[in-house]
Amino acid sequence: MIEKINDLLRRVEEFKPKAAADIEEFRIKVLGKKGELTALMEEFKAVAPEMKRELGQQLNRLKTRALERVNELKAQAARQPENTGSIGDMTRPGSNDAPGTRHPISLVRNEIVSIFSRLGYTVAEGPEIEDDWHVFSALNFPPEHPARDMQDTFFIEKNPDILLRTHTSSIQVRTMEKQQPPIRVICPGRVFRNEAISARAHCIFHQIEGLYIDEHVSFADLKQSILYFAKECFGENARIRLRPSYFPFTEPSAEVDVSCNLCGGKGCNVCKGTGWLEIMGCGMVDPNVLEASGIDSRKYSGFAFGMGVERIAMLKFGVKDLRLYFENDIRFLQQFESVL
Ligand code: 2NL
Repeated sequence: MIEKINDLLRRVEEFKPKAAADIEEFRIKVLGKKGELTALMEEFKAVAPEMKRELGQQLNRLKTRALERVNELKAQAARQPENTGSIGDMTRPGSNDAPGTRHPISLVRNEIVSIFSRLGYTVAEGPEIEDDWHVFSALNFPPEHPARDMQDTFFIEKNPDILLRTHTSSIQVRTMEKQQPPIRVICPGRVFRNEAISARAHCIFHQIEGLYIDEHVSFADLKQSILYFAKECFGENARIRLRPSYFPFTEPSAEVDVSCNLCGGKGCNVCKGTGWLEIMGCGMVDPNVLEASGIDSRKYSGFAFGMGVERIAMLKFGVKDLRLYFENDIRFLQQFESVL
């Protein structure tokens, strides 16, 4: 009997199914009611008492191993669907894979880029890891400016300073260094600031900046370009107002407000009763900035502007918490493609 047990154990180990159906056939042949193992169990009843212990253990081992092997083979077969040469059951229901939607930040970025491309702007990109010159010095930031502080900027190396860009203006500096006017570029990208994450601030966010340089570019050109943008982005009824402001890289500088599209300017809780929403900063490029990049400031003038994509998206979609844009919860993400 011990030989029969060993022989069956060997066949269990060596069994190689050619098709998935062979496994079930093998299981019935070995473990089924009329199977070989059942027959051995029957034979075992007649075994001499002094042999029972040893043979019983061997039989149990065989049974456990046979069950294990059948389950192993079945799992393997389930992982590798059979190549039957045909396309299978054509009445089977199709798989219902959701196609996915574009991220709201991408949707808004694409829309802003598309609006400015209609005014003749082309897209420029640049590195996220930058040097001090392209982020600060070329943009007229004084050496002691607080933005250069470790508290505000992620530094990768000190002396010479290598850092994560804090605004996309560095792309425009690189454009001016490579190219003489006329220049008309729109620069979208990720920027990085050393800030605590909250509903209103994040250490990574997205900016779009624009730069227009040519002979005789005026503040009136700036104002009209931004009005066109506001109407395209927020609707034909949008109005804008400019408030005096300060940036190291522009003079004069202004903050741009758009009339609140929820209350039409009457005042509501989104615009905090003012009727106006801040959307961007802008100004005439400081002559120092033009000269630093090799552009003759007596011959050329220009304007620049910058906006936060998350902020525009919040205003368009009424999203109150910035963190939602970075958590990638699909219940949030699925809501936008159909809105725009
Ligand atoms: C804001 C304000 C601004 C610029 C960005 C710029 C770039 C160059 C030269 C001059 Cl190369 N200016 N960019 C100008 C004014 C405002 O951004 O609030 N951004 C979120």
